[in-house]
Amino acid sequence: MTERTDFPVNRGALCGKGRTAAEVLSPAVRLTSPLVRSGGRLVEASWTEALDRIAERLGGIRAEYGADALGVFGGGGLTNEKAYTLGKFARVVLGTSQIDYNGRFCMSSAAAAGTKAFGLDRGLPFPLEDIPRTGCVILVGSNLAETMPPSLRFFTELRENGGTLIVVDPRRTRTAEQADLHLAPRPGTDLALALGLLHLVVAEGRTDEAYIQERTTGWEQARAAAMAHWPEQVERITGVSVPQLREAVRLFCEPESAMVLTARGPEQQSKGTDTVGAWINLCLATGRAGRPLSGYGCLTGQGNGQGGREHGQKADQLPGYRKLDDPAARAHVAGVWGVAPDTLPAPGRSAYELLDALGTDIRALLLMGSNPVVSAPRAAHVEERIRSLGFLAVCDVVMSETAQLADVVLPVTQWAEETGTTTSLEGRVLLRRQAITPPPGVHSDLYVLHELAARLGVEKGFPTDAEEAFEELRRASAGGPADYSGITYGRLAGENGVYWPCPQNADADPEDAVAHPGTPRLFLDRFATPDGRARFAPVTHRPTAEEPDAEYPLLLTTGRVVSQYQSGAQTRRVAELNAAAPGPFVELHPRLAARIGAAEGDPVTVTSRRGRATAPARITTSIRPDTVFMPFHWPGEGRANTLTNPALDPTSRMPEFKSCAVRVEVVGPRK
Ligand SMILES: Nc1nc2c(c(=O)[nH]1)N[C@H]1C(S)=C(S)[C@@H](COP(=O)(O)OP(=O)(O)OC[C@H]3O[C@@H](n4cnc5c(=O)[nH]c(N)nc54)[C@H](O)[C@@H]3O)O[C@H]1N2
Ligand SMILES: Nc1nc2c(c(=O)[nH]1)N[C@H]1C(S)=C(S)[C@@H](COP(=O)(O)OP(=O)(O)OC[C@H]3O[C@@H](n4cnc5c(=O)[nH]c(N)nc54)[C@H](O)[C@@H]3O)O[C@H]1N2
Ligand SMILES: [Mo]
Repeated sequence: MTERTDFPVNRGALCGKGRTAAEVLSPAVRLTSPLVRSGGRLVEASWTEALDRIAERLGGIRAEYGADALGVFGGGGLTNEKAYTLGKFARVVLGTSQIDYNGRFCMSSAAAAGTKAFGLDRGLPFPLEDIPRTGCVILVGSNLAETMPPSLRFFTELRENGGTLIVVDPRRTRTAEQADLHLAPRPGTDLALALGLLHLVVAEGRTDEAYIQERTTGWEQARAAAMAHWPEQVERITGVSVPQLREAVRLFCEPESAMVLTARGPEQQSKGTDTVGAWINLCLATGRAGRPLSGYGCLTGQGNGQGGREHGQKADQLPGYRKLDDPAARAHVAGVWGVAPDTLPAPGRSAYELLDALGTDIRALLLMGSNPVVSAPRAAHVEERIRSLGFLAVCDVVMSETAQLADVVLPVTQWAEETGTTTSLEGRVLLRRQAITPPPGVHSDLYVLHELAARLGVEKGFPTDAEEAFEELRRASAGGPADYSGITYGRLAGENGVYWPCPQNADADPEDAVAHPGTPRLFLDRFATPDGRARFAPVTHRPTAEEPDAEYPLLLTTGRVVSQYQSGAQTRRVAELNAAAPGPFVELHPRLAARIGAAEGDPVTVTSRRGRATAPARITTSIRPDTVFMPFHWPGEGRANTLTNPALDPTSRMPEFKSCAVRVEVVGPRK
């Protein structure tokens, strides 16, 4: 693989996972033949046999139980073309409403809050390159030094330019170590923290009244809600001291411009939408949104975390970020798909709710681009639900823990072996051309959907060619919030990406110089709401779904390490990465370790109301004494998600990965 030094997102730098990604391509560690379950075992089969089996079982179950007995689960790692085609496949070929994807576990709370406040959800409303030139960034619950290492340089440059960095994280992470100010709240209390900061902004007279008047609505209610959160009370809830709160307000408000960026810390909570809303309120009250070098952004995670959430693999969504329950959107997309609008199903269930329904009213599942046995909350239960399915088909590159439970496994191509577009967290659409030939026996996800559609009676509209799929996506997205209609492969080949929205001028050839230039910076004139104003969220603090008690006195939070990726399905197969991060661990503070009698490396058991997990203790002063941390990359007895709480945010349906009540004990007799 070559590193492109001129490329602005990462400026040529690749992190460890990027550099070693080529290793995953080795046939020794990946699937190269379809597998079909026979006599309880997965055995090699031809593509024809495997595809026939899937079509026959999906068709049979649908005939017996109806289309909604078929579930589809996608992933934010899929290209735009695949995510689009998967959503269309579910609605048009299967006719099911039961489709959702792993992005629901990722940034859905930020997406919901962004849509409420601004009328549009794009990770960053500005290019990453703006970050070094702003005055202050508050980074809430992001450990980007480990999770987006190439982007760390934007923050280093920010500080070199005289800007300041505030990091909000219960742990003193590698990212927090770079900060001018580190606030370490108790997990699940960011909502109170943001409200406390807003209270001080008002009390210290730091609001931007002209901006509030001109560009927002709902301030009175939001202001009243914030004023009810006194700094001393916020200190008690969060553990962040009043002087630290005041210092944060000073750093954020003094410069001309400032940004708030959130990641999974505040979002993966059962109140994630309100929490992000509170951080957006802080931006709005101080006039720091929709202005140059200022704004709120969400640091989106997966390979195509942005594009994957725009084109219809989400339960309530149609391509172009349209809503499935909007009659005009249904009519438009049905027109592009050549079906009657009333044949499109209603919105379905969210990811966890869908997984929870497996084996009951959902009897078959087609899975593409996720490994929920490791990554879903309350994973032992989800695993049991998956095992109870009448039929499971999995498309994957490797034999994931979920693929092991399948009735049919299809080996698919991965990124360097296929052409397709992805959309960066900045809303920049990028084209990646196929660079290498896939091993024999491997086909693309688009081929799988094409073949299954044909077997289920739909001959047209499921191309195997990515550009052809993109051409249809352009038309389907035209006029929607995420409008790609002015973007073509031809343009993308010549440009360093094009930012959506990029509508097609009615009479312009999109390859022309007069074509729409794309939109690197959003909201500078108006927000995407009907009245053009941003909306404050009238939110108040509430506790996590599961607060500690006598039986489960500690909080568990979860996250990532630099050398493993997600459910680890791919990275656990790479020797260099395993050497760096060989297995799960439990981070605990020395005081807590002393109390339970644990020494460094001792196996400790973490127990929640959902189950127990065991992993070696890693003792560190970088974590709060009332909190333990586990990365979630591993299956088996160290699986963090055995413990996590599937309590859902009422709006985004995001599960509470970032806090649940646990107890921690050393394994064996107490020392
Ligand atoms: N190496 C690596 N990189 C990755 C990934 C990976 O698996 N491995 N995954 C990719 C994906 S899909 C994503 S979504 C991103 C995620 O990127 P991040 O959001 O940076 O990742 P996390 O480690 O899940 O969470 C970030 C931080 O949130 C903190 N946190 C925990 N609870 C709370 C809380 O209540 N409040 C606050 N403020 N912080 C809290 C954790 O201590 C952690 O340091 O990373 C992407 N990049
Ligand atoms: N406790 C806890 N749990 C979490 C989180 C957390 O912070 N804490 N974070 C959540 C978040 S943010 C996310 S994004 C999820 C991620 O967790 P998962 O949804 O499990 O994501 P991956 O591990 O990336 O799984 C992707 C699977 O798809 C395969 N794959 C990769 N590319 C392709 C492709 O192009 N086509 C097909 N068919 N397959 C492909 C990979 O080999 C892998 O098996 O985990 C969530 N779970
Ligand atoms: Mo994610």
